Amino acid sequence: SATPSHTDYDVLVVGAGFSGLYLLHRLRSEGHRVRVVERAPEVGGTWYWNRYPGARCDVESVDYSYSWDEDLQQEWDWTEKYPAQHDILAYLTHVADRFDLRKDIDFETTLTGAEWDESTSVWTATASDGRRYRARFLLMAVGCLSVPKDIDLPGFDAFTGRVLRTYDWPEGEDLAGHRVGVVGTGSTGAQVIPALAKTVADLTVVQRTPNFVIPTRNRPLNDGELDEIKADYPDRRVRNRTHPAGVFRDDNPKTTFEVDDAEREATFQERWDGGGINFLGSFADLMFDQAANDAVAEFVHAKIDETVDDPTTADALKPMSYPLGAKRPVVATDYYETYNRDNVRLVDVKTTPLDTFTPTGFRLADGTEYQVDTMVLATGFDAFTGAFTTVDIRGTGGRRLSDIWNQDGAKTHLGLGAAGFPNMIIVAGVGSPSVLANMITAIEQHVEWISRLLDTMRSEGYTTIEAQEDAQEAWVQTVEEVAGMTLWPNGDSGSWYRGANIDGKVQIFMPYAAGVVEYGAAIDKSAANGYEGFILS
Ligand code: NA7
Repeated sequence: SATPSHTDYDVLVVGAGFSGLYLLHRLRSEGHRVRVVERAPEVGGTWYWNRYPGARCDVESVDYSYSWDEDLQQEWDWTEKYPAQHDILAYLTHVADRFDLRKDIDFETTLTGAEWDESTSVWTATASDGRRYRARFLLMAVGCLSVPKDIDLPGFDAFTGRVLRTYDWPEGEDLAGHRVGVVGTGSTGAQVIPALAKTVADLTVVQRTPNFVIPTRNRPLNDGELDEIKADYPDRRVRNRTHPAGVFRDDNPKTTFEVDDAEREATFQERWDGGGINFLGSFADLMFDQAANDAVAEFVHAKIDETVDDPTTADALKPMSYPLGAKRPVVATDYYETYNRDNVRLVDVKTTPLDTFTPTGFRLADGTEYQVDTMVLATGFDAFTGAFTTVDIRGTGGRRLSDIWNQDGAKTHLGLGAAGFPNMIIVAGVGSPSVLANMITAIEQHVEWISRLLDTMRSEGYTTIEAQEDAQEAWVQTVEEVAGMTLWPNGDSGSWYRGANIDGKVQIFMPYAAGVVEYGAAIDKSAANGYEGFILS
């Protein structure tokens, strides 16, 4: 390695989820000295922490997995169409063992700070136990949804019962027999609510903004089916990379109103019956044309009316104030059906605001009281930025990343680097397709780009890379413009896509909505042109 010997490592990777594990495996095998720090006692990232009942991925198992080792993908047997949290965690622990990754990971090690030293071009990172790491590159593989939103519920401190949060759920806890309240009806809430409803005595769901909830239609994979997929795996992975969503969907090329009413209804119905995110591929213009989106919204509203017995509850469950897709579409099992259970009730706090929590429950503005002994909070994340702004990261001139991002919003060039923070590289975060695509496809794209970058820098004798300010501004504008072509910015969704779920957070559209194909072309073009938009020195 051309890196001077006064650094401990060439690369410090923060996080041992899907991103960090692949970075470690790949960069280590390419001769870099790599160390990984991980705050959990185990690999897995998101899939280690979010072990609440019902936790499941809405990308198919066979696609939500690494594509870089043919033997690995041939030997691993997924059992269901969509993987449960524990299936994904089992897969990642297998990967860690199979590729002997654990020896280079420091578990239960939380990064608290990282400082760039301009004179030596080295990052010095500090962990909560005081350990220090010196490395040429700081690779942030910290995930987009890894730091929870602070509790912002009125008078919550007054509540003296048990509080569980979905993002760090205690293993195996199903709250059997409890009187439970749940706050949050996003992707997490829509999974945990039906699962808990089956075990708890009584479930009160606090809803502020309803979501469009598409049925998952999860089912076991039979052997023959998995064999067929495995025989086709290399081609399947290639196909995944040719779809903007990083996972191949058989999207309907037709637009919503070029077909007659009967075909439109039949198309929605067929995709609804098939389940999952494929529903969004019903017509090509759903995310671009308001009238088209109104048509799909109307279809879902009708499904809610058909499914939910109580008309008041059905009405409250219908999203009316934003287009389908402007908030992340939710995929869940038996979500609407759950509201027909005798032990489940919906409390709509948009209509009647939540006044305050009490020692034994909560009270609405009209005086109605609800009694619960356990509160479950599925209230979301400080998306994209939380895992950065909660660490004391200081770049050139000692400038703090948290100051810059809290003030100006999170800006990156191509999602990979931030001006003023040389050699800090971000994996699948703000400014990249990340959450709008199969996360694993997005991650692999980044890891491969980083691998090529480090190889080029080593062979050509460069020690630093830094995003250029003007290129970064242009990319932020591109990301905003691309989002502006869709209906995503419309309505009052309060989406974490743009930081709107957190009071006072600077609003900037964070994921790159054009998807992994155009994105891959953009980052490859930069690399091919001598890392255009970055300064190498
Ligand atoms: P989300 O999608 O941010 O959902 C959080 C939910 O919690 C949402 O329904 C919020 O309502 C609700 N919430 C948050 N704060 C409050 C308060 N103060 N009062 C009432 N309701 C509140 O997070 P998830 O964990 O469900 O999903 C995150 C991603 O993880 C998901 O998209 C997948 O990519 C995986 P609001 O809409 O703000 O009115």
